[in-house]
Amino acid sequence: LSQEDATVIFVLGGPGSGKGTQCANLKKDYGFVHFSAGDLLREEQDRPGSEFGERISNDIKEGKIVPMEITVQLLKNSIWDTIQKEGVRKFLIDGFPRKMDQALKFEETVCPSKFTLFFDCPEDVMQKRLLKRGETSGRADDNEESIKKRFKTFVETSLPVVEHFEKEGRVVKVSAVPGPDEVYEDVKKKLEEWGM
Ligand code: UP5
Ligand code: MG
Repeated sequence: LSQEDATVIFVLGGPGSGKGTQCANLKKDYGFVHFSAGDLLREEQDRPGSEFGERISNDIKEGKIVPMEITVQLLKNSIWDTIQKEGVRKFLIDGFPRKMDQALKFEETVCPSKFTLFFDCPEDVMQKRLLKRGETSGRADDNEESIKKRFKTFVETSLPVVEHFEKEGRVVKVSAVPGPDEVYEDVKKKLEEWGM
C-alpha cells in the first residue's frame, strides 16, 4: 500500500499513557479502524491451535517485545481484511511499532505511516493508572513486577522509535497527564493542524 491507498497513524506512548482510551475517541469521531497490536497479540495467544501462544504469553508477562514477524503479520492481515470487507482505509495502529526493526519492516511491507501520535506521560502517573486498572483488568502484565519491565523496555527500545520519527518531523506529541477529555481536546486540535 502507498500513502495514497491508506492513511496509517501510529499511536505510541508508554504503558498506561492512554493510547487505547484516546483511540476509542478517534474511532468514534473520525471513522478510523483501530488495531491495538497488544490486543491482536492477546487474541492470537488465546486462539486454539496457535503455534505462538506460549511465546506471546511469556513475552507479555516479561514486558518483552514479541518477535516482529508475528506482530507485523497479524497487523497486515487485519488491515487487508478490513480494506477488503469494509472498504475503510483509515487506520490507527496502537502500541506499534515499539522497536526499530518493526517500524522499518511495517513501513516497507505494509504501508508508510502519515505520522505518529505520541502520548507523553511520566512513569509515576502511568504506574498509578496501571495498578488501578490491574484491580479489575485481568491483564497478566498489570502487576508491579511486569510494569517495571514494561517501562524498561519502553525507555530502552520504544522511545528510540519515537526519536527516529521525530527526526523526520513525523511526530505529533500530546501530554497525556490531564484527564481524558482534556487530552482528547489537545489531540483534536493537533490533528486539525495535520489536515485531519
Ligand atoms: N486512563 C487513560 N487515560 C487517562 C487519563 N488521561 N487520565 C486518567 N486515567 C486515564 O489506559 C490505561 C488506564 O488509564 C485505564 O484504566 C484508563 O481508563 C486510564 P489505556 O487507554 O488502556 O492506556 P494504554 O496506553 O493503551 O495502556 P496499555 O496498558 O494498553 O499499554 P501497553 O503499551 O503497555 O500495552 P499493549 O497492549 O500495547 O502491549 C502489551 C504487551 O504486548 C507489550 O508489553 C509487549 O509485550 C506486547 N507487544 C509486542 O510485543 N509488540 C507490539 O507491537 C505490541 C505489544
Ligand atoms: Mg492499550
